[in-house]
Amino acid sequence: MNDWHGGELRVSDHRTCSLLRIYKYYFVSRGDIYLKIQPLATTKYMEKADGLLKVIIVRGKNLVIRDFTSSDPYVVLKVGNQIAKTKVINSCLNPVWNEEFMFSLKEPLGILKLEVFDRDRFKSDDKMGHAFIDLQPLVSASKLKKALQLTAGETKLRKVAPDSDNCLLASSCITYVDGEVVQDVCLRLCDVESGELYMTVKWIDHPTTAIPVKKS
Ligand SMILES: [Ca+2]
Repeated sequence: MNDWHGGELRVSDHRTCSLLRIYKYYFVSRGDIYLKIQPLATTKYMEKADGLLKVIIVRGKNLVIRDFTSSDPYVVLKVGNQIAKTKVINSCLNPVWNEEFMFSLKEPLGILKLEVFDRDRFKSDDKMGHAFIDLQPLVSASKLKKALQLTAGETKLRKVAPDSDNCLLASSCITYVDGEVVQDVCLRLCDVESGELYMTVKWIDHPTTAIPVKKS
């Protein structure tokens, strides 16, 4: 096992890797720490993957109307052959999801596709736009972090600029912070009149190749 930073604990052996959220811990006796934990993700046969992609869908802004006066939006995430969905937020054009997802991936990661839909009860869901993120800059920044042997503090690794080949609304910084390589992203939704998506992506290396975080 064993990589504990922030409020999360990574537990692994040669076949599996689990990411657990620590929501309470206390010391019972000298040398023993007791944890209350909640599983975030478990990946079987982790040796086949190069790491875990953590995606936090934060919020949407100025989403398009698909019902009479509003929409009931949710987001579908696709990376490789893995798919996940956020919850539906009823009657809201500026929804806040703050939902986390984990994907076990092998390099090259390719792109993360995002599609927004309006949930309808009596007909098929309406499209509210789509976008994507190229994940390779995140992995490249992770390799740079290793090369620089960063183990603590906060360091800006690279910046991705908006252009005609991506969906970025503004420049996106990739930063090493609290033991993780993190990219905050704001995306414009395509093939729709309006809509923006705000999210965070993180790349967590395979435990056998990760550099442990030093605790002061
Ligand atoms: Ca609806």
